[in-house]
Amino acid sequence: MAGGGGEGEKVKLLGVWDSPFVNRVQIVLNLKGICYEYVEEDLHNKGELLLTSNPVHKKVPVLLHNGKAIPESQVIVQYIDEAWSGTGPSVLPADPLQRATARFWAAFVDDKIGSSWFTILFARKTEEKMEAAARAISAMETFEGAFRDCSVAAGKPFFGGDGIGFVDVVLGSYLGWFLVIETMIGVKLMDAARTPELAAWAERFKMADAVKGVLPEDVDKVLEFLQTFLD
Ligand SMILES: N[C@@H](CCC(=O)N[C@@H](CS)C(=O)NCC(=O)O)C(=O)O
Repeated sequence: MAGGGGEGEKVKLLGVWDSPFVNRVQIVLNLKGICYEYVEEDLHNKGELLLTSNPVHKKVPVLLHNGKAIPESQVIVQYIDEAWSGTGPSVLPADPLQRATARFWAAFVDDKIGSSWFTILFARKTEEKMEAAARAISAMETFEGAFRDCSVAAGKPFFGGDGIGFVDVVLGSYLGWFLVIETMIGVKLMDAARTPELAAWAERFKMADAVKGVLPEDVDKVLEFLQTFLD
């Protein structure tokens, strides 16, 4: 067990393998080198531990740290960064203004891209899916500008600077799904022609050790699993 109070510490993550919200927590645990037990939840038949540890939303991810539950992926990532501040790289910058900027863009990603992702998956009408895809593309273009200003202009490869940070994990956790969406509706949400800096960033992100093996890669398997929530 690495850091954060040391020996005997228990870290458990309740998740679902293809969830971007779960995947971002896994990436941060990997980045910091924290050992944890992973529990795959059945969202069709939620376990007692999930229901009691996240009674408000009843959603994954939930992090259990020495038996105490922390729900909501962005909250969890920030909690990990603070609880294991002496272990591995920091995910949020130290400077308050840079922290605020990172939180702003992380919220932007889930508000604009995450909500479009959800609509593309679950809307019944193709028209609604296509409108959501257009909103995601527009958000991606805005985000390309932010990435240029915050990172590319300073010669940095990631939003977090030299290494993966908060905004990188929040956006990066959707990358596996972009290919799934392309297969579903024929639209590329991240396209090198429209957002070249983000497309290059995505390749760097996927190559990172902490990310390898975490994001879903088998499009058919994801589509098959998704179908169980649509039937
Ligand atoms: N805002 C939440 C979203 C979590 C979420 O939507 N989780 C989904 C899986 S991708 C879930 O548990 N859904 C179960 C349900 O809606 O009942 C977060 O960031 O953690």
